Amino acid sequence: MNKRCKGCGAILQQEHKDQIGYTPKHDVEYCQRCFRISHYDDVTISMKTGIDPDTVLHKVEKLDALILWVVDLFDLEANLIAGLNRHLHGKTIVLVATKRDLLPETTGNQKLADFITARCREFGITISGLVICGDLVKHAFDQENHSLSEVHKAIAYYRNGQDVAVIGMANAGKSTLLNGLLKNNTLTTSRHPGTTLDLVAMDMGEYTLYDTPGLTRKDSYLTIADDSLLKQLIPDRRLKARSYQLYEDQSIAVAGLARLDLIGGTKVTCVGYFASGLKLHRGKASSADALWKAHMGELLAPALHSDPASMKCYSYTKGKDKVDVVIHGLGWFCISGDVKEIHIYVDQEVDVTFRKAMI
Ligand SMILES: Nc1nc2c(ncn2[C@@H]2O[C@H](COP(=O)(O)OP(=O)(O)OP(=O)(O)O)[C@@H](O)[C@H]2O)c(=O)[nH]1
Ligand SMILES: [Mg+2]
Repeated sequence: MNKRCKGCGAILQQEHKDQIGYTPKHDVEYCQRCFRISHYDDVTISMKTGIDPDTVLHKVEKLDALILWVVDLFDLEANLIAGLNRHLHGKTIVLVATKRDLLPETTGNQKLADFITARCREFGITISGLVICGDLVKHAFDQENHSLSEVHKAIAYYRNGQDVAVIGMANAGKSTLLNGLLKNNTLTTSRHPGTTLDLVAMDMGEYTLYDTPGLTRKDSYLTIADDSLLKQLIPDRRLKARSYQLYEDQSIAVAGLARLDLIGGTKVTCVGYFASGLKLHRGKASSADALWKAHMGELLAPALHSDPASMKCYSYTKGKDKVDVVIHGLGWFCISGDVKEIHIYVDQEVDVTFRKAMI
């Protein structure tokens, strides 16, 4: 039988240097790619768009397993999977919301749980249980990290004699969660979406625990960003609410990546939740076109392009309720008060969701 890499699940091979599973050495447990990610934070082969979500779901569907569906709380909208119950017919699904440590402490877990449950309902997804996790990078092995014991409890309660498989979007934190549950760092983790390449089966005594490759979304900044941009996009600490009181038509730039225009407003509060390294630049909506033309990629940096014409615009007519404008893979604005039109410009590839405010 072919030997698999313990970190990413790829079949180990010594023939093709530029293909997955390559290792120059005999009798090793990890492929060269996992070795380089773990030791040098270096991805030799990027797999961002290389894994077919249907193939992964098909393999998981064939398992007799409880599903732990890992959802990244920072990038919640891009992590929701429409038709999940149809893909995993008859399976019990427990949602594990992770990266709690990135969200404001003042937002209670119950409020978050209610929000996620409502969002799943709107997506037509049925889940049996929900656990909120966090701090799995720095404090996974700490006694006081209760999130992992909550996951163990959920597994014991819902498993019903089955195996357990972890699924979710690429970069959601699946392998990190499993390393926490296993209390070791066997599985390879990284900020690059597409780290795990095939199913990894781990013997837990009573059952088998499976890590799986993340499902790829094409409509997120995480998918199109290169390594240096990824470092800036992904928050490495708790998000700070960046708040603006606006009394006229204003525009807020998120570096050179997104532009929010608030039109027809008199008294508007706009709060941005983005990685701290991304500068927000506020100005008049009437001069925003000229600003972006002159400074995209310079004052407004980092940017993916230097021409604002390469961006697409989503529009939304706001009612009375607080609304979140969520930019997939980047963060979100929460807007309250009296504003008529919201315009949001993002990269052509990227999706935006308007939702009831989460926080
Ligand atoms: N802040 C924070 N970051 C986390 C947490 N868990 C995982 N991460 C980070 O999320 C990124 C992705 O983690 P992985 O465990 O590799 O994610 P994955 O879902 O296995 O990704 P793929 O294998 O690509 O599908 C890494 O940069 C982790 O450090 C958490 O609890 N808090
Ligand atoms: Mg993984």
